[in-house]
Amino acid sequence: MNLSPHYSCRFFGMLLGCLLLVASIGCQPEPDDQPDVWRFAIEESVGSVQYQYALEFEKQIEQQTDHQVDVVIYPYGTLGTSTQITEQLNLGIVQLAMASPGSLGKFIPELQVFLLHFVLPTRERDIDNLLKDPELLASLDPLYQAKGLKLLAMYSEGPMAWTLNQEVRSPDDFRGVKMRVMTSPILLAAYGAYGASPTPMPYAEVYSGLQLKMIDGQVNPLFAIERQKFHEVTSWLVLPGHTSFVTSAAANLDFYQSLSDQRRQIVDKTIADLQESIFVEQSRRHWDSFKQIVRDKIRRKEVLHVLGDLSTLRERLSDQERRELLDENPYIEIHPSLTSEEIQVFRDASQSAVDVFLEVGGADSQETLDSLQQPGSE
Ligand code: 6CS
Repeated sequence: MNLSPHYSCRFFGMLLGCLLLVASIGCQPEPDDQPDVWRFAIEESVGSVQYQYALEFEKQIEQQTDHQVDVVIYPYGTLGTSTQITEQLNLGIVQLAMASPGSLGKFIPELQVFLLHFVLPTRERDIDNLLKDPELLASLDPLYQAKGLKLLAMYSEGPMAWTLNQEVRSPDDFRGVKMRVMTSPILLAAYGAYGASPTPMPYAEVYSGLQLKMIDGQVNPLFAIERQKFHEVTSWLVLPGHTSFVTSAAANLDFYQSLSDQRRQIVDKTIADLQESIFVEQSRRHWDSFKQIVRDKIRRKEVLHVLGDLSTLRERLSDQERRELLDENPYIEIHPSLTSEEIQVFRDASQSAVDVFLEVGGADSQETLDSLQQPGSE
């Protein structure tokens, strides 16, 4: 089944996918003494939050099935773009994959609600509570199933930051800035409303895009900025506090439904356990990645301009780290955070992306949006 009429096949990723399909057909049925192979494709590279999730999944599943299952992780770049990974999951070429709303939203428009700004709670714990809510998952799962996928879990990978080569405090500052975004129309609408020129581009091309000045900025959580080294090719790091990066873990539906009861229980239990461990992991990485970014800048003797509230970081640092990274570091310039008035301007502008979502997010789009804006969360 083709997921989308817009699906464009990149030769390399598809070739690898086809080879895997041929290999998996050629290997059926597995000899009795061979483990079953479950392929798990992720949208991020080795060392990322998704990689950590997949590694833990691999460990748990292999242990609990007495190594009758062999989980093989395919990091980003080995099977193609995020869109291609989703296509391969749909076809059953891979059994498991990460699928972020930024790309899966093209196929399941309702998911784009997670891309709206100033909609998710601001505290990561509140986001986690929202994303593991059984009611929310039960309402999304049929949308995945209609595309031949089974939704396993949703989780946050941390607050999003902008990296660019200039200060941005207002839509005026954004004018003419080519801001790389994932492929969703909601992101195009949001960054368009902020005055920028939103430019969709695959993740793997962002570093060279920044280096070659094809784009001027990009948006991602701090761990991704550090892992992908986007800070090497940009000098400003802005923490606008507008949203966090949400992703989902999914299985091929036929694969999931064909599991024995025992194996399905093992998968479900592993996924449930991972919710907390990945929450702890991504929270830890947020400020650790910031520290690494600052250290890289010191090593490279390049100035990092930071626009954002670093009070939480300050509390976590030892006296020595505070001096080394912030107070006595000639390679960092900390600028005042966006004021509440400045944030309000972005908040108002982001309303036009909400309007786009209400048009494209399916018959129940208003309800979907309301379900994220629960009372009690900030
Ligand atoms: O910006 C992106 O395209 C990617 N960002 C993250 C943090 N994960 C996967 C996604 O493809």
